[in-house]
Amino acid sequence: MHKRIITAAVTGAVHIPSMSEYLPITPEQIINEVVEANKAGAAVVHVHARNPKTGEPTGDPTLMKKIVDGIRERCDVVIGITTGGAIGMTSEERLAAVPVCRAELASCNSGSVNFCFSPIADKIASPKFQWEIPFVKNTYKVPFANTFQGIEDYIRLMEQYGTKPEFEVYEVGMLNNIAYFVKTGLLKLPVYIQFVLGVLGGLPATFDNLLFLHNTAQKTFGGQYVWSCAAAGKDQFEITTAALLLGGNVRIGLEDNLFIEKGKLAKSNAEQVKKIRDIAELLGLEIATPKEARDILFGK
Ligand code: KMH
Ligand code: ZN
Repeated sequence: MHKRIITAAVTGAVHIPSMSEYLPITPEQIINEVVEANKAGAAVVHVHARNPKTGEPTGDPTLMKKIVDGIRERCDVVIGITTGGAIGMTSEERLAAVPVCRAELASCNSGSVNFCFSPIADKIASPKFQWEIPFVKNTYKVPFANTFQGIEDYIRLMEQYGTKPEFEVYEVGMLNNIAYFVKTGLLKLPVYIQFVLGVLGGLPATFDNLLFLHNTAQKTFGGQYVWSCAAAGKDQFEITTAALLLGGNVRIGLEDNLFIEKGKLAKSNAEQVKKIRDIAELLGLEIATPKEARDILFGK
């Protein structure tokens, strides 16, 4: 059984500072979280940037470069940057960091989907920052647009800067979208796919849905793909454990879930990395190092 890649998605652009004091906001906090998550066993990280003063998600390439450079100075983890950004961002804002950071990986969202997290508004009595409630409420009205033209543009730009796309898949039709670009010759196999379950608008985080994606990916790409699974919300550890049992890699982190167990906030991304690493090792699985992850992801 191949070694398993743990990816840590350390901050994201969904959760707001008022939900957890442990959500990293500033470049220094994000860099520290990455370094600690790597020490705990994460071979890959997925990073977003936030306004250091207010925690608002931003596509600012200077901030993202500061984060990426800071990580590179301190550890050898495989860095993946977001091109998903935040709901409401333009494609230009979402893509700005790709040429600047020239990261090994970047997310490439494989289709349009409603990415709704407006119910967060009902849980925050007194938000710390003005932007928070309007930001989450906006996701009730604005879709997460990733048209075929958009996906093509993202793939071409990443290719231009030596960045490998990590295809984010929220529902099963997106696998066919990726296959379309293989058919047109724009994409070469093997592709790298991140199933992201549990987003309100995409497939709920259930074992059946994971199996559905897994089986459909097998039929669509044969063995010509590497896959990982993330699950947003309370089912994060059950579904990532199921992904391990199915032979997959896993993504955890405060981008997807703020808790370490029911009702208890995770104090760090490293805490979540340690938990899924302990589960994997109890199952007799070995965790990939960054070097081994590069071999698996880039075939070096
Ligand atoms: N924050 C979500 C709207 C990605 O990084 O590409 C998009 C996201 C996926 O986080
Ligand atoms: Zn993300």
